[in-house]
Amino acid sequence: MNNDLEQKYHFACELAKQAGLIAKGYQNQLLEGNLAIDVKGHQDFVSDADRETEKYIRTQLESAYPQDGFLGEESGATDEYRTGVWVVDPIDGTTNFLRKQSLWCVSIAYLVEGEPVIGVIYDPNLDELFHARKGEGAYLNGKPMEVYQGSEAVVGLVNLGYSPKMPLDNYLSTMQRLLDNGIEHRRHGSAALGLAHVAAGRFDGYREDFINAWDIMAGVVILREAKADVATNQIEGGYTIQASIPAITELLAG
Ligand code: 2AM
Ligand code: CA
Repeated sequence: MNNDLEQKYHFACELAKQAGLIAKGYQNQLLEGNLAIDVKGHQDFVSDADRETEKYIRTQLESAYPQDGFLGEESGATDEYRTGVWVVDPIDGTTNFLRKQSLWCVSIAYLVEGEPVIGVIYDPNLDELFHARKGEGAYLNGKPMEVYQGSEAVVGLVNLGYSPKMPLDNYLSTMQRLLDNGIEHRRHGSAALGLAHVAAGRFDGYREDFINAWDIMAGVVILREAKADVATNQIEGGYTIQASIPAITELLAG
């Protein structure tokens, strides 16, 4: 079983990189004005880039690991599986992607009995692969990552996400609490990349009060392995997530 997981980990790393290059190819087409965009809902868009990148990932996984299940943002879930389940966001930060910006990524997680054990996040714009396997540490392009373990946040910087599915007041009160304590915030619009960047020490925390499994599962493994504090709660239709260096965990939670 362990060997199997090791093989899946390597497979996921290569797959995320391939998928990232495919998505990047679509963004290049977009820059040339050749990509159709569909509206899924208010401020929610999808393009062939999302669908085709997910299709590529799904096909590769289904042919390599037919006994595994799959859950993807664009194509939904398989009904039955015998082993674990792959949870995939082909492009996290779709709005950034479609607005010709660079903060987006591919996110691939593997869960066994509901627990994420492999997490891979690839940013093709910077050629950065954030990767972790449970019990084996977290890495950025093969280099170990561990978050600051001290008790003081020297210059605090937190990444926030906002979903219209939660009261605006949740978001505003988090922002206020951070500002009152001298901590700055950003809202970059890709939860997966935001979480990876906490693991890499570029942010001290990430919080979002309504988020989907495919946005966060890879990040959860990476953050846990980077020794960040990670709290997720399953709520109706999704999750909450708070992840941070230990020094600001209480403050971020409120
Ligand atoms: P996406 O880019 O794949 O759509 C930004 O706060 C994060 O929230 C992104 O990871 C984004 O994923 C996700 N997101 C977008 N719309 C959302 C919604 N209506 N509810 C929850 N999360 C959403
Ligand atoms: Ca997403």
